[in-house]
Amino acid sequence: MERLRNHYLFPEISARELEHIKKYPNEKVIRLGIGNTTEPIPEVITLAMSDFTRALSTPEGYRGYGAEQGNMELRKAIVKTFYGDLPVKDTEVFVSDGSQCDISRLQLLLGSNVTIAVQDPSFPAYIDSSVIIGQAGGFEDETGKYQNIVYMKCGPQNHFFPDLSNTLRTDVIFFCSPNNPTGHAASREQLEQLVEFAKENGSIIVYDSAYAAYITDESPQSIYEIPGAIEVAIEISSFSKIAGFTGVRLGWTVVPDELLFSNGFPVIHDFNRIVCSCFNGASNVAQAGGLACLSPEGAKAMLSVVDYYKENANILAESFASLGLNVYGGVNAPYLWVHCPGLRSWDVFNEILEKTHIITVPGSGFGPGGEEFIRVTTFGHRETILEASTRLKSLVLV
Ligand code: PGU
Repeated sequence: MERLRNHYLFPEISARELEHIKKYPNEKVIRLGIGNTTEPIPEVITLAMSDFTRALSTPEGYRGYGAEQGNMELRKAIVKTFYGDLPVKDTEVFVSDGSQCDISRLQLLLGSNVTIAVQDPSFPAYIDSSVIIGQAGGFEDETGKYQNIVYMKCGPQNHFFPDLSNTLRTDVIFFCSPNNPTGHAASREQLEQLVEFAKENGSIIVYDSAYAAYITDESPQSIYEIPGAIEVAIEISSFSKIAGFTGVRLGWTVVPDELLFSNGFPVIHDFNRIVCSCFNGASNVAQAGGLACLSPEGAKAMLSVVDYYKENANILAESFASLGLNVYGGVNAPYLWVHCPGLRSWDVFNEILEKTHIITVPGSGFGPGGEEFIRVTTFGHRETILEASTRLKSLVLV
């Protein structure tokens, strides 16, 4: 715990927002920082949860502990909806209370004695949980890199995909696509290279597809679209950003039977043990909601909310582009990744906040590779996004 460099990024940003509000009590702050969903959950989904909840008050509808791995009906629906013809079985799906929690449970499974690689920049929970479990050594240099962690630089210069021929072997590779924060969805060819690299090195890929529903081009939505991936990859995913379940809490992890430790022991057996000993299963109310999300009516309703956020992305991308800045992301993910050449990302964060009262996220919070960038969430009510767009258009960054 002592090795953790900073406060966790998002609470740190909230603290800065509070300071700002104290300084400007009459200004309306717009939050384009943490990737928190804002639009109501479609009623077809919440009604299913409320029906389930009401039934808990009846002798027939009451349910206690369920299967630790999740409701089988939901596991089947996840396979059908997200994996279709891919070689993923319902028994390989573990329903969870969100992918952030699964990241830590996977770290518990992997233990302190492994080496990891992460995209740089990437979602900070991979590194933080790695430091907490004891995988990382002290800091490597002034940019704040940890020893024992391999940072795979991903920026515009390499099409947001690491140069694997120059990447050191690690036991585990955390890989997020579409990536948070850059918004880049890895292409089929890039993922084929990644799977090949993991095979050659005997590494396990932990593939985070939390934003797969935002993919609009032909990029794969699951690592299992790549032949051979079931032998090297675990996939974690979530209902948070597709169904607005950031508060309800529901996600899943796929651990294929074919994924083995180097001694031939199936990883799924150990993950099952972790889930049974350290978790006990997701809330049955949330799972009832998840099942409704995957009904034809629920799926249609939740995807229309995704489309709404995508339109927000177009509006904001246009505003940043009008400032002459290079804007990445937004097409396959609910984040824009805005390049501010020559400027430090915390300075840009402060300047945008001072001049427009808009909260963003400094890119360096996602790793040294995020310096000179800011991340902008496209979750927000339309009127807020339009207001942000108006304020941004008159911004002059110095
Ligand atoms: N994986 C990725 C890539 C994420 O960006 C997030 C959330 C999660 C997993 C966690 O999802 P849950 O299923 O809801 O647990 N990222 C948000 C929230 C950050 C936070 O840690 O509070 C973001 O703004 O990056």
